[in-house]
Amino acid sequence: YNKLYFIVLLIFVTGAISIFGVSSARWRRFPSANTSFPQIYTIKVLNEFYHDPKAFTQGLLYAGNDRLYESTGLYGESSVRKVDLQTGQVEILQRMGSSFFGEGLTLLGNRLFQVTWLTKTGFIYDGKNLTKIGKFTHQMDDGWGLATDGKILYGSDGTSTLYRLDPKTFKVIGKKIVKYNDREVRNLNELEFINGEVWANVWQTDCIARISYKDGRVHGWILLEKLRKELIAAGYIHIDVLNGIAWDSKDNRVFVTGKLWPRLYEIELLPLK
Ligand code: DDQ
Ligand code: CA
Repeated sequence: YNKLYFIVLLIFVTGAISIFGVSSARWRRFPSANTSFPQIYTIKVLNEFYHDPKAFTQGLLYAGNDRLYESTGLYGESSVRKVDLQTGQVEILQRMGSSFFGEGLTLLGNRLFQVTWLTKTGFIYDGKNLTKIGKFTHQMDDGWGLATDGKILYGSDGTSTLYRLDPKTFKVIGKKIVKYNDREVRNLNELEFINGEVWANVWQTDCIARISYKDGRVHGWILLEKLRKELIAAGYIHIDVLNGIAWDSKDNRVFVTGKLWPRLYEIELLPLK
């Protein structure tokens, strides 16, 4: 009988261990083949450049030839500008007056498209001299970020929705709810289209989301808190949030800055594993 008891006990104990093992694995959400976890990246700063500390950056893009285009906000301070990357000096400044608050900016063909905060009004500028050549109305809830894949516009409005817009009619031709592991990611702000992905600043965070438009999923997070923290430690205590992503597709360079930041950075991503 002792032998039989021992075998029954052994079966019971191994069964309990395996049941507990499976359920605890589920409970802790251990990675499994059908769960995709986003890649997390920290950054390395490759180059630092001067950035106008009065520029409340709301839109940023690379124009080629070491030049950036930038849209700035705040009433009375809003502008569109062409900036020399190496010196940070503003080469062309187009002021917007005090009734509009500049937001997202993108270049399609040789025209710049810009949206504005709390109005559905957008403006079109000549990319050469920044003269205003048009005006449009869009159908997003608000105007926050703009980007382009070279064919159509991508827009954000501070919600979790990423829009595709027709650059001729400004009608919404598609939209996706952006999600990270099935949770909506709200406050999508400044945008950049990079190698088929949409990169987005998430307002009031030090993070950039790498979004795949086809399913709206965030498949990567870039953590940049050290940039803002180092500026504050260096005495720049009045800076606002990280905002502004620009992409040099020719030389594969990524630039980031923030609202009222005295620096603009060229960064490299370091995958955390
Ligand atoms: N947005 O960038 C999140 C779209 C808008 C930011 C608006 C910040 C308002 C600041 C107002 C300061 C007034 C002195
Ligand atoms: Ca951008």
